[in-house]
Amino acid sequence: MPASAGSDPESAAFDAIEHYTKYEFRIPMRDSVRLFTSVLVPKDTATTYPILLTRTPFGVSPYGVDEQGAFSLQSEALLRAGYIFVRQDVRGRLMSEGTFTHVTPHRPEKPTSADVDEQSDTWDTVEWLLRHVPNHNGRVGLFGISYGGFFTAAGMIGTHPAIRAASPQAPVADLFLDDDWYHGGAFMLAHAFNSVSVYQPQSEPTPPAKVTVPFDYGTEDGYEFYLRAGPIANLTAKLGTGNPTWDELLAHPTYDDFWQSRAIWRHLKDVRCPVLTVGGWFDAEDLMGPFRVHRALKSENPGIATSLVVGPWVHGGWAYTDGRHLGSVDFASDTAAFYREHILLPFFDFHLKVGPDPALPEAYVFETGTNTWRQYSAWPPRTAEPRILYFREAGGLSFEPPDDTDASDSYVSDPAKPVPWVGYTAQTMPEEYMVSDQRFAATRPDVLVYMTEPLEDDLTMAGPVSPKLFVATTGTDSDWIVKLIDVDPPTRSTPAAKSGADAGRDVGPPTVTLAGYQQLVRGEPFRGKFRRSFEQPEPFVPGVVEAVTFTMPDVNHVFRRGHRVMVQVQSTWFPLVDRNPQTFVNIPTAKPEDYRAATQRIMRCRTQPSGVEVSVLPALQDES
Ligand code: PG9
Repeated sequence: MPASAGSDPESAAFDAIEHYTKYEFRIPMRDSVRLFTSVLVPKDTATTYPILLTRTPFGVSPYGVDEQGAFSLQSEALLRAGYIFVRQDVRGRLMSEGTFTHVTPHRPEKPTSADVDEQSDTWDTVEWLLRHVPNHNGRVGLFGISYGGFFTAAGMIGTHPAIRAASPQAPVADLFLDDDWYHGGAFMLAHAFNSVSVYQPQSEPTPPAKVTVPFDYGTEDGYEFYLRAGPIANLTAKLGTGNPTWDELLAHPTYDDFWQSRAIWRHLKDVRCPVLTVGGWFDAEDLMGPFRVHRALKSENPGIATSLVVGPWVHGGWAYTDGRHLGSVDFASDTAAFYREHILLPFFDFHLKVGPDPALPEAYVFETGTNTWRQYSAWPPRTAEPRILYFREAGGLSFEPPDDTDASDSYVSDPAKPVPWVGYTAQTMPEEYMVSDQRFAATRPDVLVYMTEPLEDDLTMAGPVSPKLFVATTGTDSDWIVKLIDVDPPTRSTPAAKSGADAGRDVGPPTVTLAGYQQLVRGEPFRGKFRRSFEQPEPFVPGVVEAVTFTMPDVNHVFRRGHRVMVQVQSTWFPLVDRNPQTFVNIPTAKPEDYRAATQRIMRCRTQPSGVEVSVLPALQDES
C-alpha cells in the first residue's frame, strides 16, 4: 500500500511551514518530460543543508505551495533535524508528465536521451536540484518505503557523485519470487486485487481525486467474496471498466522476462554510496525485498558500506508507528522510535552532515522472542548453522531424522473448502496475519501439524527458513504452504498485547492471555509446478513422489525454553493466495471444472525425510 514519506494522515502534526519554505517545480528530464517536485527548504540560512530525495507513485499531496500535509514519524524526525526535503511524483503519476510503467525495467545502456529509466530520472533530478535549490551543502541522500524503496534502489545504480547515502526501505525487489503480487509463483490474491485500483492510467498530469472510492466487496468477509467469485478470471469483470495492472499480473503467470527485467536486485551494480536497507520481520508486502537488495549490494558492490536493519514491524511500521506491538504480540519497547533516533538519523547525519560515526554493524536486527536488538558483522550471523527439523511419527518434530523405511502423512486438499488464512473475518489483508494465532488451522483435517516437545533450552533461529519436502499428489499441480509457529506453554499467563492499536490495518480478535498461543513466525506458499524452474512450470505425475524445496524469508526468533516449535503444512491459504486448481492448467484462465480435490502425501522416512531447514545460532551470540 502507499507508504511514501509525507502521506500518513494519522502521524503527529509537525508545523513544517513554520520552519520551512515550500516550493513546487516541474523538473525537466533528458527526454523533456517534466516531473512534479515538492521541495521544503529550511528557513534558517545560518548553515547549509543536505538534500533528501524521495520518489513516489502515490502523490506528493497536498499540492500548492501554501499547503502542508501531515508527515510520517520518520519524515518528521528528519524534518526536525534539518534537511532539504524533496518529494517527487514519478513519471506518469499524479502531477508528473510521461507514461507510468510498473516497476520500470532498468536499462543498463542508455544510448539516446529517449532511453530513460528510474536511474536516469534520479540522476537528472539530482543535477537540477543542485543547480536550482538554495542553500544546499552539495550532498544528497535517497530514501523511500515500499514502491519508494524500489525507486531508491533503482536510483542508486551508477550513483550520481552527489548522492552520499541511500536508504531503500521495504524495497520491492522481485514481484514474482517473493514480494507483493506473487510469492513462490503463487498469486497473492487478496493483496493484489485490493491494491490494483490505485494504479489507473492517466494521459496527462492529473491532480489527486478529491474522494477516492474504495472497492465495494459487498461483504466484510473476504473469504466468502473470493470463494463465491470462483476462478480468478471472474474477478476481472468485478473491476469494472478494466484495470491494466490486473490484466498485466494475470498475463504473466510465470517468471518471464516481464518480471525478471523488473527485479531490481538483479541490476544493483555500480552502487557507490553507503546504504542502509530497512525491513520489517512482519511486513506482509515486501519482506524479502530488503534481504535481496542487501545481498546484491554486498556481492556486486564489495567496496561500499552497507547495513541491514530489520525490526518487528509491519510494512512501513518503522515510519508510522512506535513499533511496540503487533496484534497480540508485545515487543516490550518502542522499537520503531529506537530505530528512528539511534539508527536512521545518525546514518544520514553522518554521511550527509558532520554527525558522529554511528559505526553501524552490517546487521542491526531485532530478535523476536527475547525482544532484544542484536548487532552482527554479517547476515545471517557467521555462527549460524543450518539444521533440519524433521517431520516425525505421531506429529512429532525433531532434529533427529526418521528411521522408518516407509512412512508418510496425508490429507485431502479441496479447492472448494480452502483453509482460511486467519481465524476471523477479514475483508482485505490484515497485517496481523503475520503473527496470527494458528490454533484455528491446527484443528483442520487438511492441515498437517508437527510439533517438538517443550524445549529444554532457548532455540535461536537467525537466517532463512527452507522447507525440504518429499511429496506426492493425486493431482497434477499443487501448492505447498509451510508455516513455522512458536507455541506458547499452556500455562503462560502473560496478557496479550492489545490487538489493533498499533498498525492501522491490524485487526483481529483480542487474545486474553498467550496461553497455548500458536504464533506464526514465518509462512509462505510455493506453487508446486515451479519446483524445477520458475520459467518452465511442469506438472506432477499423480502418485509419484518428488522433492519440493523452497526458501522463505529470514527470521530472527528465539523459541524460549518451555515453548514448542510447530510446523504446519497445507495446500490452500485462502484468500491470501488464489486457489490452485490442482490440475496443471493456466490458472488465470482456469474454468470451474479444472478445480479438483487432491490427496496430498508428505513422506517422512529415512530415504525421503521431509522437514524444514532452519539457521540455528549457538546460545547467546551477540557481537555488540
Ligand atoms: N508494496 C506495494 C507495491 C509496490 C510495487 C508493486 C506492487 C505493490 C506498494 O508500494 O504499494
